[in-house]
Amino acid sequence: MSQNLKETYHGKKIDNANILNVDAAIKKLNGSPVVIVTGVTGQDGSLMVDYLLKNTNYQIFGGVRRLSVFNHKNINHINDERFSLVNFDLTDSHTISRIVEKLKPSYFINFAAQSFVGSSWDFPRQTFETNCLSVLDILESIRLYANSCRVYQAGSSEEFGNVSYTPQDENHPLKPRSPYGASKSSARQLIKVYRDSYNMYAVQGWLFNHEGTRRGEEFVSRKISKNIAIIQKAIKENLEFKTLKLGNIHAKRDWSDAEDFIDGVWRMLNQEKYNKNFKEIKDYVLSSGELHTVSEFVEEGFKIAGINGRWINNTPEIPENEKFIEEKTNKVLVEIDPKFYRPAEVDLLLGDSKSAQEELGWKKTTGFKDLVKKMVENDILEIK
Ligand code: NAP
Ligand code: G4F
Repeated sequence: MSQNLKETYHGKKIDNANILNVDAAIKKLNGSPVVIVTGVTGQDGSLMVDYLLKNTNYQIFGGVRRLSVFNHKNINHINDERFSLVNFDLTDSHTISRIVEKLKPSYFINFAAQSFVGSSWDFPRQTFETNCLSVLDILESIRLYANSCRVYQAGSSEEFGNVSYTPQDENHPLKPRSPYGASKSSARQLIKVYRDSYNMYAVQGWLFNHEGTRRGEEFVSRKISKNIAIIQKAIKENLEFKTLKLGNIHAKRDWSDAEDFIDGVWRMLNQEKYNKNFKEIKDYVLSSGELHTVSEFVEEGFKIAGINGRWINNTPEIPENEKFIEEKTNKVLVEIDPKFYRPAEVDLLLGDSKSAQEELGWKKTTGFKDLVKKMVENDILEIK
């Protein structure tokens, strides 16, 4: 049994030899246009691979970095000759330039990043190197070796940070509040500079928060849905459980379904197909236009799990004493732990995606309640 566990991952044989180096990747080229997608072990990168396999006949190389523990859960279902994994690390400029030079991609879609805002205060330099300097390396490589390649850079609503007006659109100033936000807004400047200087097709999307069943477990949406599933199971089985501990539950976010955004990203990369008045390549906002607090996510999630609860605080002057309790038993389900507060918070993000809707024909399909339902139901199933 332990032998099996070592040799398989989610039922698939682990074979690190399946991750190609650049020379091996060259031998795989089949004459179709090449798309390089980075960050394919993450949420968006893996969804983009699914999307491209379904909607194009391109050959796709997914960039993965070497880790000591296998983390391919999000791509393990893919079994298609058009998809290969290639060794890739954003912090290694040599590999970036070799990949671009040798594979001559038609599209380079950069989803890889140090994507967790909270950690960016702990690793500010690593965050900047991973999220910004690497973008410079990607742009330089493309300028030198594959200059008609279209580049997508995963920008963020975190760039708007301490917002000046609501909802935020493409004209909103960049006012980041975290090393993460600063790294992404600097990368955005580079995208624009390279586009203007060299006439390159380089775009970035300002994507507002987007979630789903492949979301990392430290992000608040998945942390909530996963813990609700654990708590629901414990309540049903009459077992003890740990309360869910959260930071700033009053933060407001504009949450969408990640699957909706993948189509928007592909539209940004193919703007002439959608925009009849296409003259210049543009960066776009993608968002749902719905605003909810973290506490509402908690309420909605527990409701879906069939648990009635409410927030209480008998000492309102101490916000850390706020708790979410089960109506029936008064059991505490959620508590505040100040360790999850951030040195500087982005209190509110609400996007205006009118331009993407009108010019790219993009639209969302899933609203907040359906998103929470999808995530909680998935985690309940996974926990079973
Ligand atoms: P995610 O699930 O955290 O995935 C991040 C990916 O980046 C993972 O595959 C990770 O690989 C990879 N990565 C990290 N450091 C790397 C390095 N040095 N070299 C190569 N790969 C590296 O993030 P996501 O939610 O899919 O987000 C995708 C992108 O959109 C990110 O750039 C993020 O900052 C941005 N974004 C996300 C949102 C959102 O709400 N999801 C909103 C706006 C912008 P490992 O698996 O090896 O760690
Ligand atoms: O889920 P979060 O960690 O996402 P955050 O910081 O908004 O960043 C995400 O969205 C960005 C786009 O706006 C992306 F660029 C970025 O890569 C990432 O995908 O936190 C959401 C909110 C924050 O205000 C945070 O302070 O939830 C608050 N929060 C409260 N308690 C918590 C917690 N966040 C986390 N992760 N964990 C908590 O316990």
